[in-house]
Formats: sequence, C-alpha cells, structure tokens
Amino acid sequence: IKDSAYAAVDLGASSGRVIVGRVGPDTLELTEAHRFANLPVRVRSTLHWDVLSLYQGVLDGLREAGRLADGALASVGVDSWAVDYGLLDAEGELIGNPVHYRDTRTEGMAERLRGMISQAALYGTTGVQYAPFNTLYQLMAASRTAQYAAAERVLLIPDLITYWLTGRQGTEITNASTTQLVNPLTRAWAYNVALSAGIDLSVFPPLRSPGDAAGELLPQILEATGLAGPVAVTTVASHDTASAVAAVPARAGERFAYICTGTWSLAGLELDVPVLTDESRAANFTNELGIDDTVRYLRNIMGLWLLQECMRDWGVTDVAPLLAEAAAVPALRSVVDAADPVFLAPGRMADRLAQACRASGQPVPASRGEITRCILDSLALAHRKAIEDAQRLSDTEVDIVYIVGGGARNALLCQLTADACGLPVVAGPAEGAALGNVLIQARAQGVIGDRASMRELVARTQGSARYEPSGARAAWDSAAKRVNR
Ligand code: LFR
Repeated sequence: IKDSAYAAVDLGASSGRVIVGRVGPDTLELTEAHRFANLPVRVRSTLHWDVLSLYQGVLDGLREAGRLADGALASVGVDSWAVDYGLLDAEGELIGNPVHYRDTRTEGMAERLRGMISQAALYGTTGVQYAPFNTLYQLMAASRTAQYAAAERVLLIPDLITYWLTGRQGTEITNASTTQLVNPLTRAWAYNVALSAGIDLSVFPPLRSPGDAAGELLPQILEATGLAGPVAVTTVASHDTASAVAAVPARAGERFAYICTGTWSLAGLELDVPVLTDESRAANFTNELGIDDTVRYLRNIMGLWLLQECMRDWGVTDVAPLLAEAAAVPALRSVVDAADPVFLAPGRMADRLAQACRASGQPVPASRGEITRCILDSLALAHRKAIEDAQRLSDTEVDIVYIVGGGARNALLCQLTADACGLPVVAGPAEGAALGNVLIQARAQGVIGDRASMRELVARTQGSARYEPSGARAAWDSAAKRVNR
C-alpha cells in the first residue's frame, strides 16, 4: 500500500508550522513543509495575535505541503495553543484581532465570578485550574466591549483557521475543555457556569470530536495553494497539548507521566476519569479532555517561556551557548516556583526571577549562565512537583516520565528532570503535537488502529533518548523546601 500523506497545521505561541506526515502500517515520517514566526502585536494597550499573518503562513505551508506530497494530500488538520478565540459577525467576518492570552484584560474577572458561583462548584463542574487566561474570564472581560456586542460567533483559534479553510464551523472538544465552560464528566457544555458568568453558550458552534470530518478545502483555498481537490479536512485533537499527549510513545501497559514541553511545560497523567476534589482544586490541577474519552490531568508550568523571555531581552537567539554555560554552574543554587503566574506576562523576566530569588533568601543569579541554570533547575523541580502531586491526587503511580515537544531536545533539562523525579525519562519526539495531529487524521481514514497502536508506531519509528536518574535526590528534596507553594 502506498503511504498516505497528511498535512498537520500546528500553531504554537512562538512559531507556526505545516508538517507533512506520511503514515502507513509501519511508517511514520514527518517533513517540515514550512515554519513561520508567530509575533504577537501590542496595539494601544492590548496584546493581539496576528492571526492573518498566521493564516498566510498556513496557506504558504499548504502549498509547500502539496509539493512535498506530489499534490496528493489525503487530509489536513489544524491544532494550536488553547483558550483563545476570534469573534465573527453575522456574516461570518472576523471582528478585530484575537487577543493574546498573556494580555491583562482579565484582571478582576475571577473575583467577580466568585460572587456568582462558589469555587467548589466551579471546579466541581469544569475541573479546570484557575488561570487568568481561561476563556471563561476572557469572555467575561470581552462581553463589555462593542466588538462583543457585534459578535454572533466565538471560534477557538484552530476552529477559526479550519473555518477559513472549509467554510464550516464547529467547536473541537479537547480545546473546548480548556475554556472552563465544559464539564469533563459529561463532555458537554457546563450551562450552569456559563449562566453564572453571563455567557450565552449559543455563540459557540456545536461540539465536535477528534476524527470527525470537518469539511473540505474551499475552491479558493485550492486555488491559493495550488492543491488539486477534493482535499478533506479532519477534526484533530485541536488543542496542541492534546495532540502531543496522543503521540506520547508509551508502551502498552506502562504506568507513565508525560511532560509536554515548549513555551509551556504541561506535566501530568492520562486518566479515565477527572479528579474534581477540593485538594485537586487547591493544587491547581486541570482536567482537560484528551482523545478517546481520556482526561489530561495536568498542571501548567511556565516552561521554556522563562528562558525565551530572557533571551529576547538579551537579544540572543542561539540557546546552545547558554545551556553550555548553565551546565557549568553549580546545581540548585537558586530556584523559583516555575508555576507562579507572576511569570505569565511578557517583559523583564530576568528581573522577576531575581526578585523571586531575593524574596526567598537565595543568591540572586547574575550571569546569563546562572540565570539559565536557575530556570532549568526550577523547571525540573516544578516537573517533579507536578508529577508527584498528580499521582497523589489521583491515587495512581508511575514508573517512567515521557518528555515530548521542543524541550525534549534540551538534554540538560531532561537529565535534571530525571534527577528531580528520581525516575527514568524518555525524551522525544520533539514534534509531538504535529505527530498527534497526523496520527488522528490517519486513524480517521482507517490507516491505523487504536490509541495504543498509535503510540506503538511513534515508539517504533521516532527517535528518543533515555535519561536515568542520577540518584542525588536529597539535594532536590531540600531545594523543594525553598520554593513555597
Ligand atoms: C501549550 C498550551 C497550553 C495552554 C497554553 C495556553 O501550547 O496550549 O496547553 O495552557 O498553551 O493556551
């Protein structure tokens, strides 16, 4: 059988890419067709996504993908970061530029909602962690604006791109689960929460699931990309993290935790049922939805964003020298809480890290190597804490940690994570989200089977590196005490 070629559109917070995946019973091969920068733009006081530039990147990428696949794309799927959305008017036109989740417009919204629904009821219904950027708070903030008054539709980012490609609208469930407007037990909208927040859920098109047909590329898209139609568009796990988790190369029966690394580190477990307890809420764990009725029980950790922001301030683009310097710095001199929302907004990151070290009575990292080391040690510590907490709160145990996403290439981070967790780490693939995206498309066409066989195919075909824990756990135990949570 000739292997089929699928195009994965994967939009991340710092770059977007279109990747061609060839999938067959024994093949899984990715080729990057196009990569483009994702550069947020601040206009007046609001931080926006430049969604039209991203869309142009998608079209350029599909053209190149078609060339790589000799014009024979079996299907296209779109995933991106979560929670953000575009507004459409009654004629389906985009109203304004989508607002970036790191914008501060949601300040005060959580407090306002607290007066309308109890924290226990909010978490018990949605299972979603508190984060200022949850769609729920964004919509509360937006609902006061003239743009919102003119809006008839809310489309999450991957659904917006899919709509532009196909003319058809839907709300993909894994991404919808990050809005804090979905009940993870029923996998349906949480009407009581929406009512409390004054949000009319009919602004969202109907829910759809990974594997569902999403339409076909419109004639004008075929023309713009030079593709020969018809080309199917498939609903994938459109939340990038859900796609990445789907591609974790765990073996059948293995008891594993995962860390999806990139701008964020998303660390946790795949469960069959959500954990909606008060302890889980207090620990700020989220129950996002995964493929096949799974729950992604995880914590958001700031991730390599901490380093990206320092590098932006330093005007540095090459990470390798920083990692080499960091490797030479003594371990665990200063650590910060890498899940702390004080690091959420852009700007002056090194100052904020210094401030956190000072406030906890630790040496302030000064050189770039020291700052990088502080970030990596802190991330490893946060990974450990998330994986420990997740096991305790869900009453499960793991024996191995998988790291997927861009951070899988960061050998120091992977080794530190193994040391901190006291568990072996298997790192790779780095393009986890794109792989998951491609695999769901292939599965929808019957090319591969269940979740276990998808993962088995990833394990068999994609490279990975294994890191054994060094055994020096005591140092991590004492460092953990310096980070108060
Ligand atoms: C990772 C991610 C996280 C989500 C954050 C904001 O790319 O999708 O899962 O919490 O971005 O959307």
